[in-house]
Amino acid sequence: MAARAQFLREYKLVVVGGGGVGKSALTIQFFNNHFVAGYDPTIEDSYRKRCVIDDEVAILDVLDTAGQEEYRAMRAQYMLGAEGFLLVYSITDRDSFDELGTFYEEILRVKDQDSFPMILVANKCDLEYERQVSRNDGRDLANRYGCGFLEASAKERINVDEAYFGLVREIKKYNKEQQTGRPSLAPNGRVISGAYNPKAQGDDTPGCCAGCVVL
Ligand SMILES: Nc1nc2c(ncn2[C@@H]2O[C@H](COP(=O)(O)OP(=O)(O)OP(=O)(O)O)[C@@H](O)[C@H]2O)c(=O)[nH]1
Ligand SMILES: [Mg+2]
Repeated sequence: MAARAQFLREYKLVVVGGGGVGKSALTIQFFNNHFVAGYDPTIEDSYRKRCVIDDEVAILDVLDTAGQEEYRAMRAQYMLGAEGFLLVYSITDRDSFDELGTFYEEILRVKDQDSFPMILVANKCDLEYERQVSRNDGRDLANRYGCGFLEASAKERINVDEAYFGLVREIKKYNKEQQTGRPSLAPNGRVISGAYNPKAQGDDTPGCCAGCVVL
């Protein structure tokens, strides 16, 4: 009997943030379930896996990017193809928090949008005694960006799956808004790209569009 082709939605996520904040550690923890203790600066690495998110089977395609300043010229190219971004900083590094604004502005400029699916990830929350960025500062920035916020630890595997899956939910919500033309509104009436609620169920309609892949 011939095997039936299976259409799966593919989500293209990109992980951005300064050098050494833990983008690779989070991504490797998510895909391979282990913590990389050493630091080997990334140029660009890509990962794919099949996941079940809110009853939808989908392919997650994640691009782990370079935080180091010398690779800045590559940013616009990878931003173009992305459907959503994990903006990562380290709670132990104030500069990494302060520099996220440049990533945020470049994303909106490259995408030519006022908002875009994103999630703000405050990594290394296991290093509480080295904290330089308060949880409130993180939350305030996420509110300004109209995106979700999580404190995470690649080392302790805290909020790792939640960050990647949360971003997929933001993408689903954003795409639904684009289709219906009805944006989500924050309590203050402000238009948001989709506030993150880990318990919220996204649109669970299986994808069937240009983003689907055939297996
Ligand atoms: N304690 C602790 N260390 C972490 C955590 N995440 C990453 N690290 C460490 O921080 C260092 C840098 O992590 P990477 O994941 O390589 O950082 P990166 O953001 O990918 O850096 P670039 O590739 O240069 O942009 C490594 O030594 C990691 O082991 C974490 O959650 N907790
Ligand atoms: Mg890296």
